[in-house]
Amino acid sequence: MDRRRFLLAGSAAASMGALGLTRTGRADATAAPVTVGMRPRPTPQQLRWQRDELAMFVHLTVNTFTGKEWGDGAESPGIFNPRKLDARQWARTAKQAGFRSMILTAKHHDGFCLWPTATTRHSVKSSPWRNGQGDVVREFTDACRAEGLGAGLYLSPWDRNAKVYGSGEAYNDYYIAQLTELLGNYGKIVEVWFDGANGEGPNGRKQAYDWPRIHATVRKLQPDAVMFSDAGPDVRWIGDEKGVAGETCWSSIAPASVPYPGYDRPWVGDLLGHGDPHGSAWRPGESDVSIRPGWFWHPEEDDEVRSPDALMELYFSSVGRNSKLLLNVPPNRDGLFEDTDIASLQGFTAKRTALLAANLLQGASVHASSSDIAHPASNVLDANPDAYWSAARSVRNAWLEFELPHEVEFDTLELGEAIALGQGIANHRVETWNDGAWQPLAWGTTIGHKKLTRFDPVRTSRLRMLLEFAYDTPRLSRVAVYRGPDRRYGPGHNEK
Ligand code: FUL
Repeated sequence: MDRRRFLLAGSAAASMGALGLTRTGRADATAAPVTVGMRPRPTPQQLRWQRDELAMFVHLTVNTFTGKEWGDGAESPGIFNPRKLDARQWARTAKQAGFRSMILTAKHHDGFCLWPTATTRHSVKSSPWRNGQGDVVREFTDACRAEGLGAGLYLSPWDRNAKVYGSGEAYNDYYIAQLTELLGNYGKIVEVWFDGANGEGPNGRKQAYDWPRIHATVRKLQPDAVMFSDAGPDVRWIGDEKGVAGETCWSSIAPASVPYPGYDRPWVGDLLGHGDPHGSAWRPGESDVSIRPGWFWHPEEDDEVRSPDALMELYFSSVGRNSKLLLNVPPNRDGLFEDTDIASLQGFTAKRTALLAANLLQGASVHASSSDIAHPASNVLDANPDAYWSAARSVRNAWLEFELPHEVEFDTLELGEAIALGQGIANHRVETWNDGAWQPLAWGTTIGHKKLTRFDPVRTSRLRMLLEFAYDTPRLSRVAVYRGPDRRYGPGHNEK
């Protein structure tokens, strides 16, 4: 369900983007560095972000109590009372399910602040929860740290409560003051989430956000945090809210193609889903989706929680396509995750870990068309993502062959590119040796951090992979095959 709206229309915005300028006309000096003459590579922060693979979104605000998805800003803080709120329960659930970070909606579009901000009375301070003494952001960040998870925050730019919204600089000052509280008072924050949804303020006025100032504030206060929006600068929206990345998915993109957050155009979803092999910015895609139909908890959706099989599907269509899965699990009116949601997450984790438990290629001898002496082909069987095989420099196609002492049966293939050095492989083909000839098994395009492909079970002792075209020297950090304990989680679609 994509509820994003148009903020700016017309050619003025488009030409500003083409010039690399933002809406305020200032160049954004804080965007991730663009490398000239070299293919883009991730920063250490972007690499860490992607290797985490799974993050959990937590949507909580007055909507949890009104049943709405978008509050209008007129809600009384008096309705906010998640009496049994236990952020440790959220963090424990996430940790046990293999998630590495969580992102909380510190303020959604309704403008209600989950922390006792000095910027407005429209916050937990005016609510009956913990007698107005509570701070959800504090409990959330403490809980993340106690469980060893990264803490991230969502601060909606669109604010339907703030009187100054739509006024230009006054709202920018208000927003920066909120950001400064959140990024200055709660320890290390790993991700800051800028939602693209935008609407008019009082009197139909729209807000011109000062993105350069917003980005600079994040860089100054949390230099290690990544910033999300449809326009990055560090990680990009995948273009839908279904958890589905493009089957072809590049982590690079041309920055001018989505010049500012909220740049909603009919073609943008596709562009964000696929990325661009010629793009100059490394800006990998994040797939945000909810475990329930809505982002907030609604009692009538208790029996519409995604099943473990459905969550496996999401894993394949996001993490398995070089994206990161940001799965939303909304607390109920008590401030707790529901048992149904927890059970689904546990089932998902059991299925995922059972499937990926053993690489059946372990023990194979590996041969390559060419290798860099420091990066031998056997490195692809090593689970360490920093150990990789590299073809000889300057080649743009290559093959790898695996020979096992015995036959194995498998139905899932995992590939990983050595993305610390960028992403370059544009297509790959996999074949097995059966009945005295090489038989086609799977064909695909990009690989990136992780590419998962499913097919009907196949038995063989020899497998080869043809990397038919790459924009850079082909480098792989991982090749694995698995046999799923059951096939119930997927349609078993074949990408041949
Ligand atoms: C959207 C918002 O409008 C939804 O309410 C939700 O927060 C989702 C993650 O982003 O743009």
